[in-house]
Amino acid sequence: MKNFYQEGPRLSNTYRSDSLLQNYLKKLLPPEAQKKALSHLDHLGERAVTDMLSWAEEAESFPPQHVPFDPWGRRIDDIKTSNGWKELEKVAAEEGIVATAYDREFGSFSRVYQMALLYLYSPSSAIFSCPLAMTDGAARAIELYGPPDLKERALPHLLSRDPKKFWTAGQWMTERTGGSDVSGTSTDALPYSEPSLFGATHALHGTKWFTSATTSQMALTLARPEGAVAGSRGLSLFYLELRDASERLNNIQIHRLKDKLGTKALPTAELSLQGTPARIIGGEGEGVKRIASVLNITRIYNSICALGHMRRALDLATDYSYKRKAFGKILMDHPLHKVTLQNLETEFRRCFALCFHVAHLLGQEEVGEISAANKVLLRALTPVLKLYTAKKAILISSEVVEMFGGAGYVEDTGLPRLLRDAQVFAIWEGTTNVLSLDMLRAFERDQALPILMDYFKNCQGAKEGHPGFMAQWNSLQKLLGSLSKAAPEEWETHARSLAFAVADTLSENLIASNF
Ligand code: UCC
Ligand code: FAD
Repeated sequence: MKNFYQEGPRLSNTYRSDSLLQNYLKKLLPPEAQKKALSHLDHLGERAVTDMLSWAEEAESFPPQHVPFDPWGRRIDDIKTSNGWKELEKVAAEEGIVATAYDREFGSFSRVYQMALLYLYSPSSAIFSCPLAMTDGAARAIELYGPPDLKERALPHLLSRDPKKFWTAGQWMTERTGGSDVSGTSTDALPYSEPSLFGATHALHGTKWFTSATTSQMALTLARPEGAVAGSRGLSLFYLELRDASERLNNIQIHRLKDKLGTKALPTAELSLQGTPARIIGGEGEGVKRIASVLNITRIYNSICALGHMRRALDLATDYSYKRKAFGKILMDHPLHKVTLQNLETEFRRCFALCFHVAHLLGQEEVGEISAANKVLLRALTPVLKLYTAKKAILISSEVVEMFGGAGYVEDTGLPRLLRDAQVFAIWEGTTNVLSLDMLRAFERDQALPILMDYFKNCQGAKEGHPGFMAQWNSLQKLLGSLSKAAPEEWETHARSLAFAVADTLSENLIASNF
């Protein structure tokens, strides 16, 4: 076959091709929510494979650039982003990717509807979903802890559907001393009494080592007010706006953009705050506790985006498996190839069940319709969900790249990006080990373990003796039994295995009960 050219994989409307999503939403959402949400998702599923996809390609091909000086030597620290990146921001505003959750038009189901939008948006967004995650997290923190005038100032922008009005937010926690452990944060907050558009109370001085979406209009960050104690208990949460009324940076100097393994379209900078006006949110010393409400939202975003990423990888691999021939038949007709793909679909299904279960709990919490037990479960399951889906996204991306053979390793197919971008899901917003320890923190401080055990004892999988559930439940109980009298260090050593066992047990129950 001298003139043979392989046909590449093709995507079609990602809502219509996703029967799992459709069936889940049709089962869960009340009729009035279905009426609005399903047609909206259908529309976004079409955009995800048409205009969005071409903008994402453009954004990936023209990564952001830092321009430190103007032609005459003035420091400007401009970050130039591509037209594609800007268009993807517009789509996010127009489609209400953040706003839908805060309309609360359908009570707790608004969060589910919004997460379904995010799930379709993210894989065609060149990771614009990252700034959106931080925007949503900031909106929630401001909603919960912001003074009324700050809410009035920021929320209409963060929740806007008008691209001209829409703001994104950054979340600046990591310093050179540490991202997991922020106790060494050396950004100082000194008293500030100049007039400011947003009621600045402090001026910040310090260096932030990773700041994604540096083109955002506002950020939430951690700093240490004068005289505060050392360690993380001395940190407070601050709101700042990056630019003043004439669009000049507010005493912020951008050092450089990071040269990263993936997330190439996303600007991630190192910067210093050189007397940047900022407003304290919450009380002094409450910084970590307050920023945790941002983290809990961004961690669920990370999970949904990881899920969307897995779906995209599997869609590409499935389509290709019907096109590529080897040894006289299409790949899908080879039993070993087929079962490999089926096993990945099973992993995906588990992640899907977990993601939307937790998203619905979040929705219930936000509208005040959550039981005390479920509130604790939401707290403990959020880190578990994040770490589990991140690892599965890496696994699935790696397998899918392999399913394309050599083509999977060649840049202009776009496939290597799947693997590069997947790796970040397990690093930012808390690494796997740090999140496993966060689960232990919730077990201990919020008494989540007995509540979780109670849930498993009484769940449908247990009542029906569902074999998949019983196998996971038995091994979780065995692990817990071996730890019953163990010292804290022993719990730490096994925290990761425990987190995976919890996720496997819960997902088996959700699948047994058809979610
Ligand atoms: O990476 C970042 C942005 C990336 C871009 C966004 C992408 C989003 C997805 C898009 C996908 C395409 S921003 C940086 C993220 N950084 C982290 O995730 C930090 C990881 N480290 C931790 O999670 C640590 O556990 C810390 C820093 C949160 C806490 O460590 P500490 O200093 O040891 O703090 P404590 O003492 O354990 O906790 C202080 C208080 C406690 O409450 P009280 O005082 O009542 O005892 C904790 O129970 O904070 C509470 N707390 C929490 N509460 C700590 N974590 C939580 C939590 N998750 N939820 C509720
Ligand atoms: P470390 O904290 O030094 O961790 C190194 C290793 O030690 C990890 O494997 C970790 O699991 C392990 N470890 C640490 N503590 C423990 C423990 N107690 N037990 C067991 N193991 C442990 N940060 C922001 O604040 N804002 C941003 O916008 C932002 N954007 C980012 C964008 C990208 C593309 C990336 C890659 C990172 C970004 N980050 C951002 C930083 C990110 O949140 C941190 O890199 C992450 O939290 C880890 O912190 P670290 O890099 O200091 O690693």
